[in-house]
Amino acid sequence: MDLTAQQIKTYQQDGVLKLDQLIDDHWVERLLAVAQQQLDKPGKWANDGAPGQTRDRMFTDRYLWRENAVIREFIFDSACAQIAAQAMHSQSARFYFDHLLVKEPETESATPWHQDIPYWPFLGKQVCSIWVALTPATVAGSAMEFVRGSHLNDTYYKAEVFGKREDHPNANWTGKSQAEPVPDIEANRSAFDIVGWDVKPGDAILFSSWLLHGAPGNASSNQRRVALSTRWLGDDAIWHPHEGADPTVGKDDVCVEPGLYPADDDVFPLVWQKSSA
Ligand SMILES: O=C(O)CCC(=O)C(=O)O
Repeated sequence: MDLTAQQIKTYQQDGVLKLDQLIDDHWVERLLAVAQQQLDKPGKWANDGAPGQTRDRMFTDRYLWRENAVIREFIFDSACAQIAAQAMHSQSARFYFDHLLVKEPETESATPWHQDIPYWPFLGKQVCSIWVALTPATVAGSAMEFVRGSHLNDTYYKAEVFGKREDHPNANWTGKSQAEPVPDIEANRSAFDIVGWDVKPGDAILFSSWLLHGAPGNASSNQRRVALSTRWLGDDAIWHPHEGADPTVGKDDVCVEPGLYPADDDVFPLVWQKSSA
């Protein structure tokens, strides 16, 4: 699948692009089964707001690809890598990590407005995510929202602990950061160009790691909200380990020096490369 020139332009200008039905039902079913497995038996990197509950539970798990064959197959066989590279104007796409996001019915916890890049051990403009909806979600309900064009502001916002959790991996670092705090978008929504879409299972939203984004909790009384984000590195990505960055992959796990392109095929596999033919 190739993106059109207009789709690439939209991503470049807005920092976000919706792709209807990027993945088919077969993948949706297999990924939903993975979500259920992780809810039943959370992985090493899970963040579980209410273990065992079926209401008011925000659950995330990540970095499953090394052990989970379904996630691995999705990373290597779906169109995500190619699409990410095309949108970013990159000749290649390396994989960083997978992130499963579940909000059970009546989940109060919102995903606060944030930018992804400060949480990750990378710099570079060609770093993005593809968030795939595995269940339906509406903007009025639990779908994501984005501040259109905010990736172009050249601001590296302060990473803040979600929900003020003291055991969060960023908890020690955020206090020290001198970076500008994320503005209070929620309190002043009309001052920002906010966009979002209702999504069906299989729809995807591709967005820059520099773009401000967030999502409410899940007010539905009966619909679980499940999504899978995959994170992609383009040609200008630079390995930038720093205190408080996501610890799934750290300095000791890679054979790359800080400041260099992350050409570590084992840790950040090269999933797509433009053919020279
Ligand atoms: O699904 C959500 O609520 C948030 C997802 C998100 O922030 C991300 O994928 O970077």
